[in-house]
Amino acid sequence: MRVGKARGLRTTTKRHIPKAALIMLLLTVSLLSISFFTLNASGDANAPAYAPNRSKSPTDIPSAPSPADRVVVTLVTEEKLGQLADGVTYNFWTFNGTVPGPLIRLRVNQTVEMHIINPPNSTMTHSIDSHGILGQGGGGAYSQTAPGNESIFQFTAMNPGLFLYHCATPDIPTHIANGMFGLMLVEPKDGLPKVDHEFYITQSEFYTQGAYGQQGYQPFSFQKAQDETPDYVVYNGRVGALTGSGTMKVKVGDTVRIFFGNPGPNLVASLHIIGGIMDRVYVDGSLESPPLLDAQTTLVPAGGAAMVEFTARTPGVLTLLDHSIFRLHQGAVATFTVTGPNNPAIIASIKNGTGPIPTAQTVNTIVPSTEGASNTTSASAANNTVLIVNYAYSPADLTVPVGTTVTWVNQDSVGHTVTEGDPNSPKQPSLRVFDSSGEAVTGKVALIGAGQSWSYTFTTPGTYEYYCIVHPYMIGHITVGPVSGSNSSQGSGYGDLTNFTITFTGRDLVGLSAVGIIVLVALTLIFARPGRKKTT
Ligand SMILES: [Cu+2]
Repeated sequence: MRVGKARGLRTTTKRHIPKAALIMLLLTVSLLSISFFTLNASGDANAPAYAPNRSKSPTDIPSAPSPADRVVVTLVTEEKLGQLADGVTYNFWTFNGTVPGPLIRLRVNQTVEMHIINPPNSTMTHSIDSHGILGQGGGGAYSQTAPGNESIFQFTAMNPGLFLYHCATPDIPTHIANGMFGLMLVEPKDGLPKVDHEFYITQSEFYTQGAYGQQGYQPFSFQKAQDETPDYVVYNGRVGALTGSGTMKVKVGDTVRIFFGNPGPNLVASLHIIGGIMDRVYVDGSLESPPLLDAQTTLVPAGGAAMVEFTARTPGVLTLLDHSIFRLHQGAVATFTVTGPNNPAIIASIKNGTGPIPTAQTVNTIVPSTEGASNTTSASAANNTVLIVNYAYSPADLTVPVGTTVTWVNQDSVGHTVTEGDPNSPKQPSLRVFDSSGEAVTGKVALIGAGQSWSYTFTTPGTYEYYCIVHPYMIGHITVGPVSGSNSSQGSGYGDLTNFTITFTGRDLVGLSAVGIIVLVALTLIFARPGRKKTT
């Protein structure tokens, strides 16, 4: 299109348009083209269509069962597009539009009139099987509901406990894998003791045709599910649902209860809280058995649940994860942010050996720093080093002159990343100004391992926010100030443009070519046509 226009421009302007008008036209077209292509590059050339967050809030729980002897529960089986990770969309099958579905809170001996409504725009039949319902299929035989129909059945909650429910329509594993699950809590006769906070968390796997983090819409992969090789292991249906702005907030001294479910569909969860000890674990969701006391890690089988209680005793961040720990690279991480006074009787530093590190030379730079790093002798080692300690960047805010190579040294026992952007609205990997994970290149998130370091040279002034992909509550800033000296900021501009070019689409290239052709044609017209003025 643009090429055609350019040719048209040449034929119509060849002899009749004055030079000034031609230059104006040239400027206008160029500016338009450039703004078009800049928007495209910095915006979302490859971004997926917008999809809502389907993640169930962990605090969206009824506070107590209804006192009535008979209650009505309505579940709507909705097939809906949603976010599986930043920039990744997935067609979830849900109960009531969220993953997990609602926490159904009952008390023992209560009778439930269960309504299953399958909207007319569904593509298939859905149903419910609750592990807390006695009878054929846990209700599955009474609830198969075609699109545009409703099924109603009743049951009595005979046993107290924390039970998983899920869709029971063939292929059942596929319905579970796509998000159709939730928890049904049947409280014992005397109810549950009061606590300060209750949270509702499920761990499940998603199997997508693309690898972890691959952008855009990702269809379900039956083969990967059959092979039990998930791409995603997530809490509440989305990478990052319970970290960053989704962190679960409590105060020092608060008592916390977790209703934890593992619908699988394949993996067993090794539930662990870093920095916490589970005071009580109601293993297998059994609420009438005495709880397991003082547990570090508890197994939650696929198709199982556990009720876990602990007290937040020190301020900081508690990380809930599956201690089959590589799964945190697949999304299996959640955090509690605990605020309040330190408690030195429980833990206190006596000597902090974290820094400053001696010299930059002793640092093992695992990723080569970018070009332009050579002329950076001005900054001292201490001023251009950020330590990663206790799940935080130290210092969190660092100001350096243009041209400085900043080195992050990971002194934690776990891996982290240094990823430019705001964790609450992360950029596509290819648009990040800097990113230690290499995700834009490999499609996977590589970590700066324990004891390793990573460097980046800042050549453009500005303030850059960054975070850790696996612990998005870790946030830091680098402010790059202009400095007197020979470092030109032009080089950096090119560095950034190199990033942008990764996302150029064919359309961009056509646009670029068009600009080039316009410029060439215009120059030809201006300077190479018969010089009338010369002859005077
Ligand atoms: Cu279903």
